[in-house]
Amino acid sequence: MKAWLHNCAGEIPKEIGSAYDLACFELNSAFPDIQWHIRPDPEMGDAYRVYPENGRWTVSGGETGILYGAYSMIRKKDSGQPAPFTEESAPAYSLRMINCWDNADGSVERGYAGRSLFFENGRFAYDPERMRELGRLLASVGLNVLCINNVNVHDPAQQLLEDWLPEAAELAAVFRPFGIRLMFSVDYSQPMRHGIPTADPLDPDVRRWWKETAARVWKAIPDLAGFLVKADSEGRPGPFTYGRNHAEGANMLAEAVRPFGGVVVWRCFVYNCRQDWRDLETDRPKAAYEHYAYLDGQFSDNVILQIKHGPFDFQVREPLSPLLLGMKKTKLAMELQLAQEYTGHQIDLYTMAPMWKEIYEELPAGNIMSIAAVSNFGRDENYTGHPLAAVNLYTYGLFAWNPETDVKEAVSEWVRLTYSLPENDTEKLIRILLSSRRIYEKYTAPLGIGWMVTPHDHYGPNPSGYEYDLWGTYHKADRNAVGIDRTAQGTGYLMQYPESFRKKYEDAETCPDLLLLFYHRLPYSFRMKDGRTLIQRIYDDHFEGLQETEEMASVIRSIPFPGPDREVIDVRMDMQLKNAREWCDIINTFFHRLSGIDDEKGRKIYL
Ligand code: GCV
Repeated sequence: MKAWLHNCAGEIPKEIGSAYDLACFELNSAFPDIQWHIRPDPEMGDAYRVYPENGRWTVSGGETGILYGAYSMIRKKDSGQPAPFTEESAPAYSLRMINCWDNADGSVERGYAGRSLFFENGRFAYDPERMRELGRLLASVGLNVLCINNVNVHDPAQQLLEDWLPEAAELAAVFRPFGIRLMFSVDYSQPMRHGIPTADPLDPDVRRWWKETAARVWKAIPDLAGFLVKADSEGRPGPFTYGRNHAEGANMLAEAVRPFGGVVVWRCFVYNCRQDWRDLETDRPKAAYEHYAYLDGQFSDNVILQIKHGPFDFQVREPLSPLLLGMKKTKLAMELQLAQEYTGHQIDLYTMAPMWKEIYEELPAGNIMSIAAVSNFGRDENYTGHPLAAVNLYTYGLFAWNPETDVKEAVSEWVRLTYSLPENDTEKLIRILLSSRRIYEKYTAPLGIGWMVTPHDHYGPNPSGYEYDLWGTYHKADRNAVGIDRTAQGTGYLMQYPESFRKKYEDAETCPDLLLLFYHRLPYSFRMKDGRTLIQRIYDDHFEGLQETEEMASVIRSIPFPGPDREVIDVRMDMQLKNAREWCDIINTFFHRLSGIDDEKGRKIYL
């Protein structure tokens, strides 16, 4: 067994066909000395209760609830906590989703852990044993929906709704005992592959086609969770082509899937990706709110709008998307990204839980009803490319279950389950993982400005790589100043937020440092709260980020990781060191060449 479940019993017998049987198997294997009393209560769904009763340990819950209760106890036992124990728990969100950006040809968009686990050469190609292992990993942290194909639906992935349905149904059956339901990304223009000249959501033939298709799909997979849609985004087809808005577009699909209990998860990642850099009016972070907020209340109740946590695109630091605060009458899901697209490609260490904690601190309870994350796993032996990147998959499950999860406890639980290290090494590793995001943030783009990455690939520095490009991600650094004014006096982005948010960020003197250049355009001589100038803060952060990476590397080398992980971790740590050095030097040189201002501490900047 791989990743964090290596203490669990070996393979799961193929005969196991239900979550109930699986729960019994897991409990009896993990606790051979305990006689369990299992009390199913369908009303409880995913919730569970573990308690002593008449001298016996009882687990009650819905079928999946019992399974989650079993895994909770196993995780606690294997990470050194006393179990069984009394516990009562229910998930915060009903859909706890993983979105795989896997293509039918076997490649994975923004994948850093090998090829697809599901597809190869334009068809399904999976190892059932590995699927069961993956199902077990996901279920063990409470995840329950797996969208197996890329939101950019490339040919022939449309076949999932057509010729591939029987095979898709077989895969759904493999995941069913783990309480995991499949979801498919769909191509909005798919009716046009069938002789219908349009994909207009109000066209009767289009509506009929989707209804018939949904009937066929749910007949094959009755518990399919739903369809995931990227429409009118980055070249994908969508309702805009026909002069329809996104509510009209989504509601048409919602009507088609409604009879089968399906949902339409409709992504809000919509912006102008053909922007002219000379256009000083358009500000990309405003886009999602402008496209969706006015439609609040117009979406069917089986549509869920899936919104990226920040207004840009998974940068190291972004404010909370204003759209997550602005649609009180619509079902919302927040989208996170486990794949380290902008955060080090699963080469650099980057533990995400501290970032999620910050996001949740800004997000009022009850605003979202589901959660999704872009997957970080692939066909690599260790699933996540970098063995330590598995901490993000693990802790995502815990946060999806309970957003109030304690970051340190969650990370520590993962470390203890994954490695049997001496206690002081365990502590060292936990410390490194907890500090890794801040370190990465220090050596990359400064103070919330984002981007500055190598275009398209998104690994390594290129401060002006996107500056004169089409994607709307400009920093406008010149010899005096850097950043974009997004207050009422600038692009007005900040006005999309409620009053309390505006107050927090509108004044550069009081705006939190780490988002300063996201919200404000400031001269290099601007005095930060601690008295340093802006330029000095930029230099300091970069030198510190590099130094802390060097310290991290020496600690990592001293930790006795087991066999295969050792080699992978060392190779990637060396790559991260190189990357951090490159970032530090290029960013410092970039700003020095522009500003002509020396580092007060006289450190080496290449002029
Ligand atoms: C799946 C960014 C990524 C794309 C991704 C897109 C999205 O633009 O670079 O690879 O496409 O986000 O979330 O749809």
